[in-house]
Amino acid sequence: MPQRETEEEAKMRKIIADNIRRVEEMLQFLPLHPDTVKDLRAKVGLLRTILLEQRAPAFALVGRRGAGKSSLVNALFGSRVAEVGHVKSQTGQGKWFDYTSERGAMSVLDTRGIQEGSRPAEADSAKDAVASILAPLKRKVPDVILFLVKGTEADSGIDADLAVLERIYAEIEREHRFRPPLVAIATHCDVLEPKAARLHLPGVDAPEDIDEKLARVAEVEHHLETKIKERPKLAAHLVWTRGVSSYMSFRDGGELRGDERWRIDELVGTLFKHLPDAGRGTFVRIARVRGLQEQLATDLTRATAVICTGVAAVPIPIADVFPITAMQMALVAGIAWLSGRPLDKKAAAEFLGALGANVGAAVVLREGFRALMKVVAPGLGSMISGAIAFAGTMAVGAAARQYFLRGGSIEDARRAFADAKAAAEDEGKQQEDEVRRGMNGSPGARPPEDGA
Ligand SMILES: Nc1nc2c(ncn2[C@@H]2O[C@H](COP(=O)(O)OP(=O)(O)OP(=O)(O)O)[C@@H](O)[C@H]2O)c(=O)[nH]1
Ligand SMILES: [Mg+2]
Repeated sequence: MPQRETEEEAKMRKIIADNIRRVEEMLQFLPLHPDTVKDLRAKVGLLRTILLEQRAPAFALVGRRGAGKSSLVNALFGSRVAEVGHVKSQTGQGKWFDYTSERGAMSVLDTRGIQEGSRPAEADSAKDAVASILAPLKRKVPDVILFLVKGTEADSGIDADLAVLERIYAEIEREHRFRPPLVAIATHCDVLEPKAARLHLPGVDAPEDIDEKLARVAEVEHHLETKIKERPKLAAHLVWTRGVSSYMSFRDGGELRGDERWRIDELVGTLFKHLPDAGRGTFVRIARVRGLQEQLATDLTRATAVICTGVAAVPIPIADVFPITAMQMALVAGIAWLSGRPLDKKAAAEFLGALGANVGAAVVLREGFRALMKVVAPGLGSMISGAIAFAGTMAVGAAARQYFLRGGSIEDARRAFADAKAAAEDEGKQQEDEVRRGMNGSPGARPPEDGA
């Protein structure tokens, strides 16, 4: 974790870690088909990676001086975290920076301009710009490489830039045996002709002006892509070529004065797609793109629901209740975290309590398994069916998304809970049947249904 963690967060993290371990232990003993166990393990792995192995996503930004590398970092955060140079070459020797906001950190290799017009404002001891880019790449490998050119200068001198990019790829390959995906970006598209047509304000300026501008953007993109594709060593890794605008204007105190970003959401979607799971949670918190938060929250919900179905299938009565409740709690905490809140067990417990969804959640965390058993499982007949565990977990996830991601009220969350539960019932039965079919020689009868 790049950020300092509060005591609360550390506690919640430990609870999640303990429960994931508990579930993993249970998986060993489940009389399930190996394929089913494998699938459950993969889902547990997803939870572990996103909730516990969070790390700062790492991007290398490569581009000529003034291409807009630092501005792009700010555009991704939506606030001023990197110094932008308006006159002189601003970023000195290439090094990894952890740009940080309260939502998380991003590791960025903001390389100094490839072809310098003047000495950078920061001191640089490296012999040339390329050397200063290569040195920090030895220490750390980027998840994605972003190659930036000014849309207004895309046809001047780009070959020299691409030659440098090839060297960078060769170096990473040699050091790390990895070739990161390449995202090519034409910046400054807002100032292409007709200058006055504003791409970031759809439907405001004359459509024919906007069309003319978009045609120029497309031309620039085509040129950039063609140039990259001429180099097989780069072409193989190119995943996206687009024109964007990163332009934001800040007052001296950092307050946002103007926001003319265009297509940054699309860029964020592409970066998300090419990040490993461990960097994804932090990235969606930083970039705050609702669609991606929803996507990740939905993945987590489904993974948790399938795990809970498997746990409910354990033929030992009542062994399931604690992990199911705790897994649902972890899910709520995880979704709240994706929304930008700290990991907080109290908030998650209170949410579940307010939802009325889960009698035992708060008790479990306060007093543990035994106390819960008195509340939810006074007898042995309380084993939760897989179908109920599945639908209940899907419902908890839907409610948490409604409340934490979409800013709905508790009432809205309750409604989302009820709707999702009804919608997931049939699928829950299928999921349970699948798990049961996977059980070797254990009775196929479903245990009595109980509230999940
Ligand atoms: N209009 C417009 N201006 C931009 C855009 N991106 C960056 N700029 C401006 O271009 C200038 C240079 O931007 P920087 O982000 O400092 O460029 P850089 O690549 O980090 O430059 P060095 O650190 O010197 O290599 C600044 O004045 C930015 O405000 C964009 O998409 N549109
Ligand atoms: Mg810079």
